[in-house]
Amino acid sequence: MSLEKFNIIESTLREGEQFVGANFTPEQKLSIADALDEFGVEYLEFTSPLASPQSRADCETIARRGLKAKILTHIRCHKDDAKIALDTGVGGLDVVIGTSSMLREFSHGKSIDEIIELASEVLTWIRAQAPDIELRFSTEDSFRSEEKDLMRVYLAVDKLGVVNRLGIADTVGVATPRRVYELISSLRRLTHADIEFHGHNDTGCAIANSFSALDAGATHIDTSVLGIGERNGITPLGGFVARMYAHNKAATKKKYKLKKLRKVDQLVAEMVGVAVPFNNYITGVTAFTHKAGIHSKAILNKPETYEILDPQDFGLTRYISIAHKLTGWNAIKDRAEQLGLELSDAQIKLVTAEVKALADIKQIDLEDVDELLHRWAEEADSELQIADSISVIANGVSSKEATENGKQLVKQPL
Ligand code: HCA
Ligand code: CU
Repeated sequence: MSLEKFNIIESTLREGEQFVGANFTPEQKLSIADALDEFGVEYLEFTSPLASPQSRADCETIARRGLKAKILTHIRCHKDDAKIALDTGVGGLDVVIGTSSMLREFSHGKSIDEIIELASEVLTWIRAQAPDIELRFSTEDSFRSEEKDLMRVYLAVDKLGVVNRLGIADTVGVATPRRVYELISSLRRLTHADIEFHGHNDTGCAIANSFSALDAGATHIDTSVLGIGERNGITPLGGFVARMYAHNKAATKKKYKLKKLRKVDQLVAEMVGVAVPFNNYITGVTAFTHKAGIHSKAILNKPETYEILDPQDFGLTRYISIAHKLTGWNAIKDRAEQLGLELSDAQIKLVTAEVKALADIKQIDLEDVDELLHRWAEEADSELQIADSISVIANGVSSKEATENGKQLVKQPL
């Protein structure tokens, strides 16, 4: 159910600001917010107005911008923080407090009973001030908290009837999909409010954990562009969208403007001074690159054979790499057609053999392949060329290399 109907809480402008390379100016925040709003995320989470005077001004500006996405800000479980946050005019407050024994001992020093008392007081007060605001209560480091402590806190808060959402946070990236499923299923059974999941990616489970959270009944998932956040960050927007697209392509295409993703990833990468990783979900340079001859042949016949994501849906194109020893003649033939060259299948197979022989002895690129194809196409006397090439391949050396070595093994001009 939640897998078909979920919300993205985009936290590039809160969790993402905690990334070491991020130091967004007010203008940069607006362009990120606009790009994400265009993409279609349902919520934008902003850094607490308590963080700095400019952070407070940024909350006020964005609250007045009239975006489709609902604007949230993230605060500690304090009445003073809540008052300032409400004054900024945002549409919702994300309230958080640590419940793990480590955070209780080394951070705020409160017992579970004290946490319940404080949360009840602060949340009830916020609701009384702002009956229409969207209110979320979350526990930090939920997965290293005692489950009985956690459930006591959530049950008490849910019973107040003042929050829209309960949040579960995998603050240190320790959770696995099964653990997430179990914890969120229990919460789903015991409470009534919506459920949000916030997952860090220290051990590479953030996307899978988010999917599992939805599967278990969560309704809201926190993301950031490229996953930026504390340490190595949280669930990346693009990766999460790729996962949801693979689950339900039509619904995901309808919900978000997928063609805007590339711009969003590039915009944020540039602002925080990193490159989009080569293997990034959807927008990495190799995300739609095919190499092995067997793959290339099938891809050319029917892309779905080796692609779960259709690059066109994201405004991108696939690329078939052909200049290497794993190449196949179908891919070389496709390249010849792209170049408008007329070669028979037999000739293409010989070109392919020559490409492989050449790649065995040196690093080659597309220009080398194109040169070979052009040379073959230009040859009027194809019989002579076939015979010569067979002798070249038998010698394990390409005609080009042979000439470079001064050994005149072939008669054709290069
Ligand atoms: C942090 C806090 C947080 C909060 C998540 C939430 C986390 O460590 O900076 O509000 O649900 O990861 O616990 O980002
Ligand atoms: Cu976090």
